[in-house]
Amino acid sequence: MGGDQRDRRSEQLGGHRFVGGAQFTDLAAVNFRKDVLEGLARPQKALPPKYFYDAAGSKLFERICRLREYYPTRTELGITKRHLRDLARFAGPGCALLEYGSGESLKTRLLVRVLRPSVYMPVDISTDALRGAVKRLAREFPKLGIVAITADFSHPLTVPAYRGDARLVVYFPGSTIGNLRRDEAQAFLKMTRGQVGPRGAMLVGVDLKKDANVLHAAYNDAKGVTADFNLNLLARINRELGGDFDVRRFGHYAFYNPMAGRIEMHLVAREAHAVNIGNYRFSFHRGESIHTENSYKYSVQEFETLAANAGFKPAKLWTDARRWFGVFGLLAA
Ligand code: AVI
Repeated sequence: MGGDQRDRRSEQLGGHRFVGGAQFTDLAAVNFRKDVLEGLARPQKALPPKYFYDAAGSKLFERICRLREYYPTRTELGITKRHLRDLARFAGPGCALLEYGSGESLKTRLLVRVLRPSVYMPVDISTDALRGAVKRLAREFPKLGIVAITADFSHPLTVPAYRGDARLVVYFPGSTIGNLRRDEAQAFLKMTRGQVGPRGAMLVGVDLKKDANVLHAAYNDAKGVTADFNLNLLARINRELGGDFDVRRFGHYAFYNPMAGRIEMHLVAREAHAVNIGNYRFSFHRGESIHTENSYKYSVQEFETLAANAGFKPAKLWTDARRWFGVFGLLAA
């Protein structure tokens, strides 16, 4: 593609489109472009993990959840099934349930079935993911009031006033909190505490610290699905921002960093080369990495301290026999 042609194409990509003399701006796409360009300009190149989940990435993530090595989904589901009545009792029947995540999971449907919330509010960055989840839930629970909210949960959210005086309970399963840095997780818990008010509560799924070899295997599966999930981020930049990443020139690299208590995922350049995104050019030397994800693992005490510092009382913990995963029940303190 010639330089000129590429420039015109990049005007249409990355969030701005000109149709019939008017400019159409898609803010989500604008933010994606901004975050990618900023992240790749840093000394340690980095891309935010929230951008893994386009249609292709969401499908790959569903496959990850079914992998033999990836224990968190299965373990959390087991805990939820075993303690369903107790979880529902903790949340309180008739509460307003706000879920961070699209709510497409089996766990959510099980909980909604037993809990019967007065209103269910799924929050997700992807309208498509929400649409799919809501369709399914509405079919299964025709009387359930559903208020779906497209939003990025890393920014403060004003909860719509649909809940009357029902107690607000925030449900945050899947250990997604582990993908936030500790200071971000702390801020997120504080924000949630503010949202739920003095009568509110939170149910949050957290992946716990364990043998590093178990963790290593979970993020380095034999079929290479996690590698494809990681590499899809580069393919997405090509598709949506007109990048020219040659995905074959990068390798998936994931390891447990015990000092930081987290899995780190990177994409490592196999050789020195340069990549163009619109008019921007990024050079890679051989072995240079793009840091794409952290997945923090907590001890029970570490997470309870984090919750307490955010103004929650850690009231309940449901876990599995191996204590690999925890569902924490937090009450407004
Ligand atoms: C969504 N999140 C909790 C997953 C995790 O385990 O951190 C994302 C993931 N990354 C690689 N495998 C799964």
